[in-house]
Amino acid sequence: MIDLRSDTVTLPTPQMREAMYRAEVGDDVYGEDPAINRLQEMAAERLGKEAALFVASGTMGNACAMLAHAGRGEAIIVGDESHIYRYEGGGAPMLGGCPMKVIPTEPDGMLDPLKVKLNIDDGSDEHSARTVLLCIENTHNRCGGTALSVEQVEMLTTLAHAHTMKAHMDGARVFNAAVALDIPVSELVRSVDSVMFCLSKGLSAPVGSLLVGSRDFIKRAHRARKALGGGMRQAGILAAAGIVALEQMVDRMAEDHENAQRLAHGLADFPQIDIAVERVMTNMVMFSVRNSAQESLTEADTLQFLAKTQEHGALMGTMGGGKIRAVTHYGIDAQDIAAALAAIRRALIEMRL
Ligand code: TLP
Repeated sequence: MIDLRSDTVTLPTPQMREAMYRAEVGDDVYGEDPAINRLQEMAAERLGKEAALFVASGTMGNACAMLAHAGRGEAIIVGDESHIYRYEGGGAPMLGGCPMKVIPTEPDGMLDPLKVKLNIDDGSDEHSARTVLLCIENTHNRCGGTALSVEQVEMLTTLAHAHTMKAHMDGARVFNAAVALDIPVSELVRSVDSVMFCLSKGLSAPVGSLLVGSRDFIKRAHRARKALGGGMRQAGILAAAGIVALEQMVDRMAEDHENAQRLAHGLADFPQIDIAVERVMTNMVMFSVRNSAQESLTEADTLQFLAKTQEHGALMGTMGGGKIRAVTHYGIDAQDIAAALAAIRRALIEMRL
């Protein structure tokens, strides 16, 4: 089965398994796990920040960040298509009593600075919650893996800082962004106050994410992690795989991006497929299917289409509204892309589209 549902399905590499077997571990709640300490130091250095914290997941990392930046009754500005807003179980509003101010996400994953500005509140009016944090996402998942440039990121962080707000980046796939833009990741995150990135997506480690920022911020995030039950004892077993991920799996992401291009161009050859090839910047391909009347398939027909491609050996996911997502990753090569395109062709024929 060619599994393109997500890069979260990646399996640990043989080098990771070896490193996990050999990992030197200790009790991380005492701060005594050498593998975790090393991973945290590596992450902080790589992203150009003071400190880092190993967390169980991207969702936990974002939650810790929001809890560390915003207190009860302090508002957070997010995009309506952001992962933080849509897929994290309510996160900071539920856990920390921080309201979210939601503004539309632009098709490239950007937030319109004017709309951000209109939603900033300095708290001088006792009727409204003071906005203390702006969250941005890079790459942007629901926008199809689009990468925000340094200039776009800095436009938003400058605005936030001018209003004494902090800026957090949900950088679950920030290494994909840096590879696609061909810049060091530290340059891309230079102006944000905190970043969460995932080891368990395109970097192929089995579990874990890192939250990175100033020493003070990480101290507060550490407390939030504790409150969320995220103290993980001998989790150096997991961190060992994360170290291999950072050392060996970043540069190869360019292959995933090439395969996403292959897939996107192959899809564009089918008249029934609606795809904006120019939007494909990293390892995600978003498209929809049209029927003979040139209408997008209903959700039910989209699910049937996906069941058919699965019968023919290719798994993909639906994002709702007839949108289909295919994600390339470690373990998927150019031949797999050709096979996935063949499965899609057969599904289109069998559904008489
Ligand atoms: N994304 C998953 C699903 O939850 C949709 C995926 O398959 O893409 N931020 C972003 C931008 C993400 O895409 C994800 C996971 C997370 C945060 C959360 O990471 P985890 O799953 O580790 O909690």
